[in-house]
Formats: sequence, structure tokens, C-alpha cells
Amino acid sequence: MSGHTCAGGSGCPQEERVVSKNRTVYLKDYQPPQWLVDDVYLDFALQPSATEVISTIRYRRNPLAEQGDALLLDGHDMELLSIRLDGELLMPERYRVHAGGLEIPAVPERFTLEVTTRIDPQGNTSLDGLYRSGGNYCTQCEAQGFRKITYYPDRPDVMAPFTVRMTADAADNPVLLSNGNPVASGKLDDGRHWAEWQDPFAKPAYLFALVAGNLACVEDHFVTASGRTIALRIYTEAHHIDQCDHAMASLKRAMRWDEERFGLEYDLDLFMLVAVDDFNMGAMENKGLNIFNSQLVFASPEIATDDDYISIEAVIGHEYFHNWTGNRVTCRDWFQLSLKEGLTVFRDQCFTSDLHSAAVKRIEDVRLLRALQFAEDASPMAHPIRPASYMEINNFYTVTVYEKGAEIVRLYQTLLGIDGFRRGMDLYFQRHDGQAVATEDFLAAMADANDADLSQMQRWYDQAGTPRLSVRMEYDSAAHRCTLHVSQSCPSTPEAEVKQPFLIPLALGLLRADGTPLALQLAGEAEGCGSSRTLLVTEAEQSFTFVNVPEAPVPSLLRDFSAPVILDYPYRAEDDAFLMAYDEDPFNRWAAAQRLAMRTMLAMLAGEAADVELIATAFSRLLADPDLDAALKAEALMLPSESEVADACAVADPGHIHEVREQLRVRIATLLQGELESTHAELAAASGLDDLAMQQRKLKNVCLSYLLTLKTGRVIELAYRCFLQAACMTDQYAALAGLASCDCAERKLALSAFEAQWQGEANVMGKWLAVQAGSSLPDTLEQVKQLLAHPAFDLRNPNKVRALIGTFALRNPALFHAIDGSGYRFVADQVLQLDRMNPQVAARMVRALMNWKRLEPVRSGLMRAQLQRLSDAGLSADVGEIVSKSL
Ligand code: B3K
Ligand code: ZN
Repeated sequence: MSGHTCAGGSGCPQEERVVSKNRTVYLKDYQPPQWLVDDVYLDFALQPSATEVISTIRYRRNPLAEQGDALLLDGHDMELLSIRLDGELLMPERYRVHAGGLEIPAVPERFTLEVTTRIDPQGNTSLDGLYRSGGNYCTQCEAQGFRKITYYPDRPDVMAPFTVRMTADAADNPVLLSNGNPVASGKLDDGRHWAEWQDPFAKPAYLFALVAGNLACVEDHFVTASGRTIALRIYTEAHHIDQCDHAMASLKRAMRWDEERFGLEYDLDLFMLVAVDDFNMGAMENKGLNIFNSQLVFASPEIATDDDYISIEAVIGHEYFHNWTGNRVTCRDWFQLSLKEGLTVFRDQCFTSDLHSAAVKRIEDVRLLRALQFAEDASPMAHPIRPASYMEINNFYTVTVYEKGAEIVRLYQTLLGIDGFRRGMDLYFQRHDGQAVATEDFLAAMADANDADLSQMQRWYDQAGTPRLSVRMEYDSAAHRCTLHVSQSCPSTPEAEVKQPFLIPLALGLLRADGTPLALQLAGEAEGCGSSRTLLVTEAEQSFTFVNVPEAPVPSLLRDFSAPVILDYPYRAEDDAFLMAYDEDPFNRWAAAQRLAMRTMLAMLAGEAADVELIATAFSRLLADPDLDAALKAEALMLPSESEVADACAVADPGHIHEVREQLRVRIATLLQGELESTHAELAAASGLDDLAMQQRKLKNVCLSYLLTLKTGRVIELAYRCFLQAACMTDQYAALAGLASCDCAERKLALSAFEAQWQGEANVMGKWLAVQAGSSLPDTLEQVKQLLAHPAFDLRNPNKVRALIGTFALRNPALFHAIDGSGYRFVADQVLQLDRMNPQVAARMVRALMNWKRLEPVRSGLMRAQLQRLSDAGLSADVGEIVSKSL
């Protein structure tokens, strides 16, 4: 019904028009909507278990669509009470209700449809559509939740202005909110009251929001560059109201930043943000009324870690930035999701990087991309940033669409420069404000604004998989020429066997033996220009020759991670140690450290001699480097994760990988104990929330985590002391997480003290669950099972599910992959239970079982058996898609 399958044109057989939950939807089948909407009027009579919704909608035929006079609307999980067409009550023979929607066979060119439905917010455990959280009403409509509220053409290219009226019990729901501006409100005699809201901007239904309940509010304001005063309000349950200052300050920083960097101003007079405890993801950019997972709002030094502070600022920025990239210019269909998400992630990355350390931000983003997105590219769910098909769209809110999508947006900036990128953005808004468009429109704006041919960029949208960039260097000592032979390839993925070459910007430098950079002069150029430059790789094989190169250099390749590829260069361990010490590009100093650590672990896995001294010496030199900031040192010291190591192995043995990584950490800690202890001690006093203090705490806690691998009484005592004396959650949590993997009395003491201190703070108790689920102690699964019954856990709350089950399944490979299959069985059990309540959250968890083909034979068989067991049970479309694609 959403046009992608069949727009319901006259040639369609009746059956095909019916939405089937288990059908594949294809990009190639896109058809413009048959009917356009002039305006929407919604009237909600809110009651916890029986809310009545009257939608009054004016439709008119889309002149650009096929002929045919049937109206097809999406809708399910509602009770249909009545339909009136231009005022006339329709008898059941005038329409058909299907599993996925409603069909009215003969409608005029223009008409008003009034539909009354009854829904059950209280019973809605999917947290999709209208539901209840903490006794309040809230909504989540992206991607297809609106169709659980009323019958509607629920697709992003149908845009309309909305007016919303709601009535509710006044005592329970003093606050009544929706998108846009409040226009009227009043009291009724029966203890109920009402409010009406109007959103003047035409929007797709996925941006609709409603909130009603007993909420407190903090208020502030922002004066825009053009001098308009915007009221800012954050709503939350009263006892959290004093934890919203950081969120409010972040919002104001985001508003200012978007004006300065992109010339984009907020467009309504009011911006509202509501924090709720039950939410399927991080937050939602509903027009004028962002709804947030409370985890990404509440902060004070006692309850939030430094990482939480940074994520809150980033996500507040992200949702705010969507007002232009997503809301004002939206997606034509859900295949274009990366158009708004990749772009908005890129924008939030720039925001964080402008406000804090750009190098650390880049490292963290690339760490995430390599650990999760490269793995997704190598999984049965691999898909291009613009997928060609899906069964359940909610399964495509992925690291590929978001984070790889952001990398592809970054490529434009790398190719066109900051100013060229801005010109492209300006043209994009100039052309498409108020429209629902496709990724091609973004590409065209970037190309046209810069008079550039960017046609090869299209391949990044259509081809999945992580390209491998192999570089070989040839040095001619007589001619002082250095040639880089570059070749690219990309493995087959479900959508294509053979891949066309990508456009890959390769940023690089060349270093002399004394560590100084060389001026880079390509053959044919009159003189050298700079010590860092970007080559454009466009072919499967290409060579680039530099002249005036007096000695064989060490190349520093893919600086700042200039493209989302796997780099292959025959670096020797000494080269990595050298680059760690001398590279001008901080990102590549980190990348060299990661490579060195990875090489060492792979050697240990293969039973070969590993040069741990070399890595320890390089780490020790980093620790002593006065020019390097503490956070960069911390990043370099953190070894690649177990899952990254697994990705680097043809066949993974997760138990062995865990052992080897821990062994390496112990050996490094043994060799550097003195330095780790002294660094830890020097930084002990770091306090405050400024960047310097945060960076220092990060390094201090990385040192502590190394020291704890030694498990001596002395380091355990140190960690316990840190726990007891911690002045902020960052330090308290780091000490607790470290102790959680040590079998000692202090572990128990710390866990119970933490529980006693924080039992009233749901989000902090999530951390308490997570440290236990992430523990490397052998009885972790038993503990996790017991915690399922703890009052702090609730299977209906996604944060708690992610903290306990998610941490175990996705962040504790050693225990999850227990050789007896107990981890797999446990996760499959939980998925089965969860799937009946909340398919979207269940579908996240089941991804842990996807990659059975990459495992050694025993685990592979055990994991596959659990997938089979799931497949034999009745599954939601969400979990069903992942299970069927994995098998
Ligand atoms: N756009 C939402 C994500 C909606 C997810 C729906 N399953 C949040 C964001 O990316 O900003
Ligand atoms: Zn987003």
C-alpha cells in the first residue's frame, strides 16, 4: 500500500494491493502517491485503554499518479468504529478492511474522509504508535507507527499540515502537547480538559507526535541570528527536573552551531523536548516536539559519565539538526533513509568535533564503524546505505545507513572542501525545501553547486560491502621517485556478486626516516605542495608517482580515515611503532597503534612468537609524550575489540580470542605497571566537566583497567578505593566495571553499595545491570539469569533489555559464545519472549545470532540450531526477516 509495492492503480489485481507484513518491498517499484492530503485534523479522546481518534482528512487526486478511483490507506492494530465520506456514513459494503489497511473502492476526485478508530495505548507494548510510559501518553511514529493511530497513506512523500486536538483527564494529564504551536485550550465539566495544536509546516505522518501526562518543565529561550526569540522547554517527570540543565545547554549550543556552520535557523516559535523512560531507540525528531529516551537527557556529574555527557549533547544536536535535514527536506520513501540519517549523523559528528577534540571524535567514530559496520557488511544483513529492498523497514535503521551513510556524506566534504560542501548544502535546501526527495537529489546538488562530476559517488549508495584498498610502494633510489600502486576490490554481498570501482579519496603523507614529513610533489607538477594531500582513486588499479623523494619513505596512508575502506599495506611492526611516534596525523598515530596491537594478537592466536616488548615500548613512549593529549593516549592504549579481532580471522574462535586479548593486556600491564600506576596517580585529582578533566579521567581509567588485569590484592584495593572515593559517575562506574570482572570480596561490596546508592535512579541501575552482564567471570550467565528477576529489570523496558540482555549478547563475546551453547540458548529464549511484546527490540537482540557461518564448527552448529529453533516458532516480521536471512 505504501506505493512501493503497488500504488493501487487500475492494473493491479485485488490481492496484490493488500499489504502483507511478510512481503519484500522493492525500491524499483516506487510509485508516486495516488492521493495527496490537503490537511489533517486529529481529535484524540485520551483514555489509557480505549482512546478514540477521529481523523478528518481532505484528500485530492495526485495529478502525477496513475488513474484509478480506489483509496488505499495503511492501518492495523485498531478497532474501526466508523467512516464518513463527505459527511455520509459508509456502510461496511462500501469498504474493505485488510490485515494491513483499508480500501474504499470508489471515491471522487476530492473529498473529506472522517474515520473514527479506537486504540489501546496501555496495552501497546511495542512502543510504536501511541503508548504509555510512566503513566503518561506518548507516541513514536517513525517509520510506520502512525498507521496504528488512524488509517492514512503512511509514507513520507505524503506531506500535510496537521491540527491536533486532544481531551484528557485534567488531574492525570495537566500537560497536553503536540507539534507546532498551541492555539486553544479549555476545561470541560467532567474533570477533563482539552488543547489544540497547529503545525503550519507540511510534514509526513512519521513526524507526528503527541504527549500527555503529568510532567514538569524547565524553560529557557534562544535568540536566533535574525533576532527571533524561541521558547525552549524540556518536559520530564518532576523528580528529574534538576537533571536537565546539560540538555538545555546542549540544545542552545546546537541551535547556535547550525546557524554558524550551515546558516540554518529554527523555524517555529517554540521548541519542546520530552524525556520518557520507555523508548525503542535514542530519540525522535518530531517537528517541534522531540521525544527522547530519558537516558539521553538526564545528567549530573553524580549520575552521568563523561561519555554520557558527550552523547547527550550529540543526540540533542542530532535531533535538532533533523529539523532541516529530515523535516524541512524529507525522504521520498524509506529506501532514502540515509539521505536524512547519514547526513544528520555527519552533522552531529561535525558539531561534536567543533566543540571538543576533533581527533578523538574521529577515532571514536571510526572505532565504532570498524567494530560494528564492517561486521554488518560481512553479515547476512549486509546492505548498501540505500538498500534496494526490505521486509521490515525498522530493521534498516542500521550502522550502515547511519554511520557508513555519514562517511559517504563526509566524502563530499573531503572531495569539495568545507566551502564546496556548504555550497552544495545551500543549493540542496534552495531546491528542495518542503519536498520529499531521494539521495540522487543530494548528489546532484553537491555536483551542480560545485560544477563537479560526482557521478561515480552513486556506487556508494548502490553497492554494499567494505572495499579493500591495497597499496604497494616502489622506491627508485636513483631517480628519487616513489610510486604507490593502488588497487581496490570489494567482496560480494547479497545484492551483488561483482562490484564496480568506488570513488575513494586517499589522504596521505610520506615520512622520512627521522620522522619529518616530505613535501609531496606528483610527477608532472612544478613543485611540491604540503606534506599531506588527497589522491583520487577511481579505478580498480592505479599508480601515483611522487618525485623529489630523497630516501625511501614510510607512507602514512588513509589519513583521518579519508574513506570507509579496509587498508592493506605491508607495514612492518617497526613501521607502526615509528608512525605511532611521528605521524603528524593524530588519527594515523592511533591507527598505527591499533594495527600493531592487532598484528600482535593475530600472531598470538596463530601460536607464533609475538613481540610484546615492541608494543609496550611504543605505549610507554606515547604515555611520556608531552605533546599528546590524555584522551589520544587513552584511545591509543585501548586494544581493538574482540569482535574486531574476530572479523580479522577467517574462522573465529571467540574463546581463544578473548584469552589472547586478555593475555596481551596482562603482559602490557606487567611491563608498564610502574608507568600505569604513576599516570593513574598523577591524574587522580582530575575534576570538573571541562574537556581537559574529561580527557584526564579517560586516560586514568584506561590505566586502571590495565592494572586490574593483574588482579593482585594491591590493584584491587586501588580500584575499590577509587570506587569509594569517586566524586563522579565516570570514576565510580569505571572502578565498578573493572571490579565486576575480578572474583574478589570488593566486587560484591562495590556492587551492593552501588545498588543501595542508586536504586531510585532507573538509568543508573541500567549501568549496574550492564557491568554484571559484561563481566568476564565464568558464572556471568547464571548471574544474568538471576538478574532477570531483580526489581531493577523489566523486560518491557528497552533500556533495561539493552543493559542486561544486550550487553551479554552483543558485548560479552567470551561468555555469549560459551562452548556449550548456553549463551546462544539463553539469547534465543529471551528473543522469543520479547518478540511477543516488542518486535523492534527483539530484532536488535537476535542479531547476536546472525553470524554463525563465521564461527568455528562447534559453535557454528550450536548457533545455527538456535536460529532454526526461532525460525520454527511464530515470529514477528522484524525478527523473522533477520532469522530467515541468516539461515
Ligand atoms: N529518526 C529516529 C529513528 C527512528 C527509528 C524508527 N525505528 C531517530 C534518529 O535517527 O534521529
Ligand atoms: Zn536521525
